Amino acid sequence: MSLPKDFLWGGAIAANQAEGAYQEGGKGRALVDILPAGKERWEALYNPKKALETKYDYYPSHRAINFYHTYKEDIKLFAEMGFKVFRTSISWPRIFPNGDELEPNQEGLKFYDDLFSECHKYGMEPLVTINHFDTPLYLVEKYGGWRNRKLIEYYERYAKVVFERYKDKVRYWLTFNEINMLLHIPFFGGGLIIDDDENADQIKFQAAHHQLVASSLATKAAREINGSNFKIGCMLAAGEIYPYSCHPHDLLKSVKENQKQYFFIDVQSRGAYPSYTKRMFRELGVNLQMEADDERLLKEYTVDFISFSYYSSRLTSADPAINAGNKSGNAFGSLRNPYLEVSEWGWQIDPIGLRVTMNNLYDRYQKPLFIVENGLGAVDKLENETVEDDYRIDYMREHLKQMMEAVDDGVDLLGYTSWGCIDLVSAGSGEMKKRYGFIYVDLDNEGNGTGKRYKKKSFDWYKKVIETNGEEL
Ligand code: P53
Repeated sequence: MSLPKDFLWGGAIAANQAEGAYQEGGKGRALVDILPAGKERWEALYNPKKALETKYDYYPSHRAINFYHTYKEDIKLFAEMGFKVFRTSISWPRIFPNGDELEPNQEGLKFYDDLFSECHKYGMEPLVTINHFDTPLYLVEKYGGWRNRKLIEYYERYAKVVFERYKDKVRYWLTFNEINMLLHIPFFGGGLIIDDDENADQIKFQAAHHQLVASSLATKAAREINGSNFKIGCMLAAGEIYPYSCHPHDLLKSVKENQKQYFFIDVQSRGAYPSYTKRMFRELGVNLQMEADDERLLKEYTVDFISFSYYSSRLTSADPAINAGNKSGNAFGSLRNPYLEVSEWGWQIDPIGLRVTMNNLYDRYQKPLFIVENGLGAVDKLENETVEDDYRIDYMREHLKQMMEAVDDGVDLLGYTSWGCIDLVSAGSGEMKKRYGFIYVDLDNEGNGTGKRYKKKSFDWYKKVIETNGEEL
């Protein structure tokens, strides 16, 4: 069992969790820039109205790990590990500070030009997310975020600008990060603020429709600008939803819940609203507003590959009493699976679930897959200028084994980029304490520290993995 020779090994970050410099180079504010860190973060994610009024002025996305200024030395370290690919995102408000301007911000464009050149210096392919949880704040305040159809136009303009500008430097693009996050954290995914008296499903699926059309329009622009030299991907927060028991009711529930996640990818990959949406929308009271050309665009401009994040499988029961209890720790409201261990943040650990998810995704779409996020968020202790993070190595080893099993099952896989290859600010908690990296960054939750980089034990381990193309785990 071996991986293809040109397998794309690497790591992933996102602009808003790493760059900092949040008002430098003409950058406007993104929706994440007003969110607090720590306990208040979760509350703010679900009650963004208060965050919009307060405009928390915390350190996380404002200074982050200062990647805006340190990218050269950081990329050098990635190159030392042998990265073939580096996933990052373009900050939308660096290019269009408010989002609805006609002309882009040249300083922002230059930054990514330099960044992508730096990657190529080491033969590293950039893999670029166009929108990763950082819609310009102005578009949220003035237009209500993605509930407004206007955003399609602004996103399309932004996508065209970056395609034109980086067509010789970037081949792999993702239109929206974890597009299904719109259902779970609608503020993150779509800048949505939903009133109590509104039908939340109506707002979320309408916003989803706008993003799906935007994704198709971006794909159309990509084809026009650079033909098949561009590879356009969708991106799902994946993780199979298991049935709580072998009771048929539970299995049916898991089928339905999985459809609700796959929904986005069904449209982006197959090019049409799947048959099950008719009933799903009826039951949720969703009535989508579409324009005449929408269905044609969705049909004509589908993605080339399917990328996804995988942290865990999920679990659901048809029994409301069971389903209400004992939840595991992240945005998906999964039940605790008694067979699985959990991370310090309560995220369940299920390497076999990765193999299951890959098999199902590939069966469903039969397009190449790309694992663009996977990893363990943990508390690390810096001792003698390093971190003995055997727990991270164990986590990754088990996932990589299952990944290779899935490839042996016949799944076509383009590459693997571990999440947070360098420590960065956590999306869910806004803190530094939850670390994913092979490289330790000396900063704490308040932003105190030298910012200095240290190689963890996993650094050399991953280097070996890449060197041997996964033979030595
Ligand atoms: P953090 C929740 C559940 C699954 C994926 O998350 C998620 C989230 C959001 O918290 O987001 C993705 O930092 C996302 C990254 C994020 C990463 O997972 O909360 O694409 O931006 O950092 C890990 O531990």
